[in-house]
Amino acid sequence: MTVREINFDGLVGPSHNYAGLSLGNLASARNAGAVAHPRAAALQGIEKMRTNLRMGLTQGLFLPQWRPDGVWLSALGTDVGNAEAHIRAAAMSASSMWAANAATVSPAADTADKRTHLTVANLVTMPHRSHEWPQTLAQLRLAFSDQSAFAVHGPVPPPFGDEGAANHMRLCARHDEAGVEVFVYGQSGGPFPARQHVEASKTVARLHGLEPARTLFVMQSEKAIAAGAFHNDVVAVANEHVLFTHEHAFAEKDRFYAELRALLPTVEIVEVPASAVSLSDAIRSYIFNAQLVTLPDGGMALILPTDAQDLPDTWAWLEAMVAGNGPIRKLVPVDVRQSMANGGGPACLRLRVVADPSNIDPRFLVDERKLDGIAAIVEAYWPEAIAPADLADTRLIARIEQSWLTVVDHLQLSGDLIP
Ligand code: SUG
Repeated sequence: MTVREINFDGLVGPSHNYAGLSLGNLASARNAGAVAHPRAAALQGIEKMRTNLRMGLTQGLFLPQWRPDGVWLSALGTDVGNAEAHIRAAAMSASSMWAANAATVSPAADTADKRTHLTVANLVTMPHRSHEWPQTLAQLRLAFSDQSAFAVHGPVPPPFGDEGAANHMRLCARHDEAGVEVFVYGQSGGPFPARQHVEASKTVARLHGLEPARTLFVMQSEKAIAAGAFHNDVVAVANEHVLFTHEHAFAEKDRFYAELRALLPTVEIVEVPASAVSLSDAIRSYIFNAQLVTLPDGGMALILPTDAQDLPDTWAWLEAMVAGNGPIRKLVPVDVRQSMANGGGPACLRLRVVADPSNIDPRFLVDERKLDGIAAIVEAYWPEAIAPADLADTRLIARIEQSWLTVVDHLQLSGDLIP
């Protein structure tokens, strides 16, 4: 096997719901209180993974987390029956599905010890996400247990907020060659919190042993955060030598572009002007929250949400772009509307790891057959619908727990993951 990019998608958990927990994430606020459909959500995610496999890409999977998170509730001196509604909702959240926030990954080609380094994200800014990291870390330590190939780090200490790969881009000539790692952080965004702190980004870069001369720290524009770009991956995405970005993603874009061009002269920056797609349409359509991938035959494809087709002008701009002579040759729309309604597009749902698949625990890699088995469990166990008011229902909680146990057992991970 050879080193390649592997996308690990978070399987949407059986407790998926719309509790409106994420300040600054406009979709989460807009859909607060709506009825969610966990079964449909998980099946949409599985279909996205199948789309990737059919394009010849290598696909991995992270499991949902045990919910309600009794360990967290008990540390707060309560339990699911007695917790206040917002604490209960936080303990029940399926937000670990957004695997781009699981960790930051630096491939072996960039690191001092030539191992692939992963730092689990602490996600301290949002209460419902702040308790994800222990179970995420447990999965990372299993999937990447080969210490000759991987180093898995614990979370950056609070109060420095770290949201993982959603604020990290890597540009390189080819995935297996040394790259330029770009850490994007926020300072303020009007009424909304900046979720990635520069102190956390610098810590991750040091822990990963990155070469300082090939590591950039770039500030998000305040405008972008205020418009709803709670993570950089809502307004920019990179793959190999291509950066696809909105004009207003970064605070000092000219300086950033110049530094990038100096470090990687072959870089191609595809900038979408605000005159063609406003920041607000970029955030509604999530065209940047796309998986920009190199296909086995060499061209690049943009796997983006079908929601982008709802904005005719934006979609027309994209079609014109791929018809032109640029590096992005193909648009692949995928239906992830259940996740989108909580502000999670195709790119949020996956963590990219550049590595040799033969060094990874095979229980975390999938093919179509394995996905058939998982889809059958989702069909049989995942709740069909959840309204936020249902979260206290003991029968629903029992069903969520049973769903989780069944899929974990099916993937032969019960011995390792059951708390
Ligand atoms: O952290 N939504 C997630 C969406 C994460 C998207 N990830 C990336 N951009 N990479 C968040 O804001 C909503 C949960 C709720 O409201 O129930 C939520 O957590």
